[in-house]
Amino acid sequence: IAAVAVIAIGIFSFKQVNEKKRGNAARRPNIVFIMSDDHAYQAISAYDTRLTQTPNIDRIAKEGMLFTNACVTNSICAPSRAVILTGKHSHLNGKIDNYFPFDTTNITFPQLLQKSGYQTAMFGKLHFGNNPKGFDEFQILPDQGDYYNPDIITKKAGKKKLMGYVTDLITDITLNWLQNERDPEKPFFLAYLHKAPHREWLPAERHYKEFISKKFPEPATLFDNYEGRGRASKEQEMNLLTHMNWAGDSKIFPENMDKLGIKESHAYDKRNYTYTVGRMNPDQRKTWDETYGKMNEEFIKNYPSMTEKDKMKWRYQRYMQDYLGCIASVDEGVGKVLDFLKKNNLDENTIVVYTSDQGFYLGEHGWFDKRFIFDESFKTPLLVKWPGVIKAGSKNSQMVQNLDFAQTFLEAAGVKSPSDMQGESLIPIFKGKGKNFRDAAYYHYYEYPSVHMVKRHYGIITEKYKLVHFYYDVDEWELYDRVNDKNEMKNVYNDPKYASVKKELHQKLAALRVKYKDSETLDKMYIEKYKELEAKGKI
Ligand code: SGN
Ligand code: CA
Repeated sequence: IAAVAVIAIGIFSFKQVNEKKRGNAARRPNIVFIMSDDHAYQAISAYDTRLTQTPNIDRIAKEGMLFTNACVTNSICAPSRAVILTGKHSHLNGKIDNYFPFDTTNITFPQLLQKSGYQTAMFGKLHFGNNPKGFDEFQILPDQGDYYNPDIITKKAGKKKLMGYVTDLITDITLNWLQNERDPEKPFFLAYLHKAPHREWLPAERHYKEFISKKFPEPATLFDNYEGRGRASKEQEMNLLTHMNWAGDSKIFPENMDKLGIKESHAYDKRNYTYTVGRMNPDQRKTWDETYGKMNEEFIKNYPSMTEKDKMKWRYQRYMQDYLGCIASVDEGVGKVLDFLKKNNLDENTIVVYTSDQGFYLGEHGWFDKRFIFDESFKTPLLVKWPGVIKAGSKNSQMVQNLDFAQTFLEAAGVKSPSDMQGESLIPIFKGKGKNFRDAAYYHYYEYPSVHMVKRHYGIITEKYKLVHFYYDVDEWELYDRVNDKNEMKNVYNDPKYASVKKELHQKLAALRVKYKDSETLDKMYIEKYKELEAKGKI
């Protein structure tokens, strides 16, 4: 009898421990991390209603918090993703630009979540050139990925070709995992990562048909002439008129370019380039050719009488039609995922984040692309909901960074962060208690000389000012007054009125470089390493 009793107690307490574990697991929040590629906050209606409507993305802010000063540490794709996953600045995680390989000996937060009992999955664009670690399941696009009929690398079955439109496909894969592969016993971390709205901006059929006839308001700085600013702003190659491709970007058919005598070095076969319309099947291509064919006809009629100014205006409209058309599918996909969570009673205990790998220029300063420390690419959208923790409809203006995600998610999951992570948990902010958050952000961009020719630079950003050092083939400092010059058109570095501000910021920047363990020695080392890659033909 005694033996039976002992066994019974044993079973009872074993069961209790197990239930307790499960109880804890059930209480730990799920995390749905949604990130798009190059999604400007100007193109999310929760931030700005002038360009487009994104009702589904906006739901996250309505039910949670809108961050109005979220920013990145290095405004470019793969480096931003590396900062997010490691919680370390680029100079420490080693992924300084799109060329350097991601060092997989870095510890990433999904690895730690997985170890602590989370089920982890990643779907969409990663852009590391190697597979993600710490994921029970992944399906990722190779490199940049294609808009139409893309290849996908799966954890289980290697590479395969999918048929359809990339944003819809990534959404379907994500919903399928939530529905059929999720382990209901475990909390989960899900990374749902869109390729859209990355260049060359190919919308889904339903959206290009809708957006091709729309007109959009121009930004105030579309015709910026960079007066008073340094060589970096003047020598970039991000201008809508002079650096966009007529064929690939604006979708002028090569035969029409010939007719009009439009020449450009690298655009001709762009229309059939792997990640443009060259991947479409005949049906997809037929509707595309018909819709864009009409636009081409109009263009042929108007082009001979267009001034340079007209051409700039035209290119801006063309750019916005396709860029915002891409975002329409992203918004629909986000809506489907949010609906799934709600329908399946998963929304109460789930943190949902919407962000981008960085901001993007939508014609401001005459530009497209990103890279610069200036606001449109330094800032990034961030909307977070977490029922019961974040008050619905709240707004926060602190300078939170993509550097902070790792520690935030680890804290939410009750996992201790490694001491060498460099961000701050956002949980106090979520709870409305983050008053004394970071007062200055550090930024460092490296990818030069390269596409778009944005010079290497680092800087400090405070609520009121921005001090920047451009280096490598220049040695120039710029200072901006963020309060009185919101569009960052006036470099006041040599204005005597700012002498004391300048001095203080120089000191603060030097202190930040020490705090984050960045240095001139590292700057030089990365230049040497870059040259080695260049010599090997890898750049
Ligand atoms: C491609 C694009 C660039 C873009 C980089 C990096 N040109 O080279 O415009 O800046 O990718 O983008 S394209 O004509 O080939 O599309 S990132 O998002 O991966 O950093
Ligand atoms: Ca990007």
